[in-house]
Amino acid sequence: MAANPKQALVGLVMGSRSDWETMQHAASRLEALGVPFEVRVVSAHRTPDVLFDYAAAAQSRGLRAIIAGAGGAAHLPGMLAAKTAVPVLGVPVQSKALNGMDSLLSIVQMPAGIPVATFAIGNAGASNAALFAAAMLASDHVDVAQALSAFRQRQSDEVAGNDDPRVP
Ligand code: RP5
Repeated sequence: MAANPKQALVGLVMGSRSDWETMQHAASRLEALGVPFEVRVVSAHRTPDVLFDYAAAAQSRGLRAIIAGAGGAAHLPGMLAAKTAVPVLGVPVQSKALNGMDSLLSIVQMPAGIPVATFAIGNAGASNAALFAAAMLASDHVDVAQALSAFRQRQSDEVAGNDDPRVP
């Protein structure tokens, strides 16, 4: 673990409080894996200065990954990635108007040079972004590696122990 176990290693940010319904799935996964993280609402268009400050300080504050969820014209992950060398994991939040296709394309279609790792639309993407962040940390944090391995084993056991779909 890091010298200070409370030091956040993952920044979990989202464009609006309304994204929490989706992004809570990342938070609960990080919590279950024992990954220290912080949560912030940082809006690319409503609080652009906060976004810049957050990204500029991310590396020196010890963040090793930023999970950024946004919906619609979802600039947040790309703008963060433009301003920090900390890897940014983008989660397209399912929008009402276009079911998240707008969010997905806004996040995934970064021009070459500034990458954003992009996950599935909605809850699955939020959950997988957390698992991916944990995998990034696993080589330096043995407790996270063990928690991740145990999670995957439990997941396998659940399928193997319930492999007849006729049995409820
Ligand atoms: C984006 O606009 C947010 O990420 C959110 O998904 C979407 C809608 O925001 P609200 O109008 O609900 O605050 O910036």
